[in-house]
Amino acid sequence: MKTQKKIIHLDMDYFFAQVEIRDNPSLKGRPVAIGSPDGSRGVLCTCNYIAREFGVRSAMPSFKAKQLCPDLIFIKPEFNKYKEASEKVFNIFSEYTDIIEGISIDEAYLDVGDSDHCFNSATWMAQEIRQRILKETGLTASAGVSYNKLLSKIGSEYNKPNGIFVLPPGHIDEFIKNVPISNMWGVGKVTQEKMNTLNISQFGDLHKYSKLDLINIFGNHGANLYNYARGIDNRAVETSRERKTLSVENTFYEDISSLEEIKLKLLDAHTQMSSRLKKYGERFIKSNFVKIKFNDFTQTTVETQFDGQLSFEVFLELALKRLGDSFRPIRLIGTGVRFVSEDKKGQLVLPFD
Ligand code: TTP
Ligand code: MG
Repeated sequence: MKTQKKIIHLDMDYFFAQVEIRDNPSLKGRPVAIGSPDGSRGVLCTCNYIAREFGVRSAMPSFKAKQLCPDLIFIKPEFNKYKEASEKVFNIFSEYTDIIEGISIDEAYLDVGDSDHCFNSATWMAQEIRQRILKETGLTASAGVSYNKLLSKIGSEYNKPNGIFVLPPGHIDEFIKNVPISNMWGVGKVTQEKMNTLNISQFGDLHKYSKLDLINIFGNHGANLYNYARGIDNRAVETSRERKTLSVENTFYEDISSLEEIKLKLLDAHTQMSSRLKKYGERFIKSNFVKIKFNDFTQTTVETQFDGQLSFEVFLELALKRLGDSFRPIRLIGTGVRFVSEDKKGQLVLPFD
C-alpha cells in the first residue's frame, strides 16, 4: 500500500516582472517593478529581485517604492501576456498529472504520486518541469518537493529564485523551527496580527503552545497551526477545475511555410495529442481545433464540431481550410479537443437516440 504522497509546489519567479524583462532584455540587471509610477491605482503588482534588495515589495505604494529605489523602472502591466505564459505553464503541468490545484496565475500544487513520468521520481519531475518551462516560455520557476502541501510550499520558497528544494521525511520537526511563519500559506490578516502581537515569527515559536492554547487563541484554525508547526499537513491537492480542453502546441526553432512541413508538424502534434487523450477515455468530446501562430505573432484557431473522428485527416482538413494555398511563415501549430462539461453530459442529445 502506498503511504507516502508526492507533492510538488511550483511558483514562477517575480512572474509579471520576469515576463516583461524577457520581452525587453535592456531591462536585465536593472530594478524593475510592475505598476504605474503614479495614478490612482498606485501600488505595485510585483518587482524583480534586484528591486527587492532595496526593500521594494508586491502591493507597495509606488511612491514608497520610488523612495526606496530611485532608479526603479516602472512597467505597466499587460495581463494578456501573463495569462498566455501561465496557460503554457499549466499545460506543461497537465502532462505530468491530472491532480493540479492552481493557487494563482503563477503557482500550483501537483500531486504526482501516481505519475509514471521520470520513473515516478517527484524530484526528477520537478526538475524536468522547470526545464520545460524555461525552454517553452523563457521563464524560470522554483519548485518544492515533499510529501505534503505545507512542506512543498516551504520548499519552493527556500531556494527562490530559479531553485528547487526537496524535503524528504525525517528531521522535519527540527528543520521547520527556523522557517519564517510567512511561508505558511493561508495565514489571513487577523491570524497574522495575532501572531505579531505574540512575537510568533517562525514555526518554532508555535511549539511552546499546546493544541488547546492555539485553539483558544486562533479558533478552529489553531488545531491546524499546531500540526503545521510540526510539518504535519493532511490536506489533499484539490483539482479545482475540470479540464475543458486538451491540446498540444509545438513552437518551432525555425518558421515553416511549405505544405510538407505543415503536414509533418501537424502530424507530430496530432500524435502527441492522441497519446495524451487515452487518459480521458471517459470524457465526451465536443469539438476539435487547430491553432496556428504566424511569424508576426498573429494567430488563428479553427474549430469544428466533433463528428466522432479524431483522425489526422480531420485536423489537416481543418488547417488547410484556414490557410488556403498561400502559406505565411508559421511558428507554432497546435491541435486540440474541447470536452463536454461533466455536468452537461446528461443533457447531451446523442445522434442515435
Ligand atoms: P507571487 O508568486 O506572489 O510573486 P512573484 O511571482 O512576482 O514573485 P516570487 O518570485 O516571490 O514568486 O505572485 C505572482 C504574480 O501575481 C506577481 O508576479 C504579480 C501578481 N501579484 C499582484 O498583482 N499583486 C500582489 O499583491 C501579489 C502578491 C502578486
Ligand atoms: Mg511567483
